[in-house]
Amino acid sequence: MPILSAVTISLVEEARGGPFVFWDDFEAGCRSACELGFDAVELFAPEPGYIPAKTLREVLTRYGLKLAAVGTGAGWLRKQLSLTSPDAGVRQAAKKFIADMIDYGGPLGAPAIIGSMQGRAATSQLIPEGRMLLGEALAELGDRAFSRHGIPLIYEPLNRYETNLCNTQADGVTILQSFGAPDCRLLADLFHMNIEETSIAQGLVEGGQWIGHVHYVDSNRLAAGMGHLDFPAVATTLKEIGYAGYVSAEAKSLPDAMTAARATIESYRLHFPR
Ligand SMILES: [Mn+2]
Repeated sequence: MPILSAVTISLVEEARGGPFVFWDDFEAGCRSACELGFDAVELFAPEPGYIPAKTLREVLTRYGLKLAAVGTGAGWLRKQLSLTSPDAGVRQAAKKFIADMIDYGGPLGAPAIIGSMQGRAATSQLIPEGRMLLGEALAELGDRAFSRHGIPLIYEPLNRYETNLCNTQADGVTILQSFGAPDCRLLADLFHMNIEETSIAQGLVEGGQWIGHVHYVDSNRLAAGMGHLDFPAVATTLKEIGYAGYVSAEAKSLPDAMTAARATIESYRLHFPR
């Protein structure tokens, strides 16, 4: 399977200004993605079922697109849910939100992504407990994704300003292995990796076979080619590790959505010719 292209669409008002290319209108985002030649879109929705699954399927079919993944960050942004909250009730509600999102994207072949829903430990003493809660939740939810839909759950290590639980691909592999989450895969987000990894290429090698999704974005959260990342090295390394998933534009909509999307697809075509 070749490495495929995807672009993000956000329907979450609370995420305004965040790193998503298209906004507010799923169909319009799909139309633009189709015009530019993307293979897929990645959906950031306020809640599971926000657009009925039947409608999602119809729009995707109309524009010849696949659904690359569904984000879960709205559970944090809109409801302050976290898998590692000290409050067991909040943790349970977070799991329910993610389980419903797994079942929303699952029939369309789109895995759910755990990013900000992992939360963060309030003090450094609480990091081991946070990692344990996170690892157990990933194992449970990954099992749901795989047993019900035959797809993985995608877990995203974030940079230090967003979580203190897991910041690198190697850390991510450790969590998935030590808590028994074989049905999870890692998300390699180039923006986070640029902050945390010794080198991005080294981080990709350390993630290796565990990497199941890539957020394809430049050093400054702008579209690929608008910052200072070494995309030839990224592309070469992804091919070397045998990566076979999406590179998905999780980039700011700057200077405007079409310019960001076009920069992404041009970078994709340059570095992943097929
Ligand atoms: Mn990301």
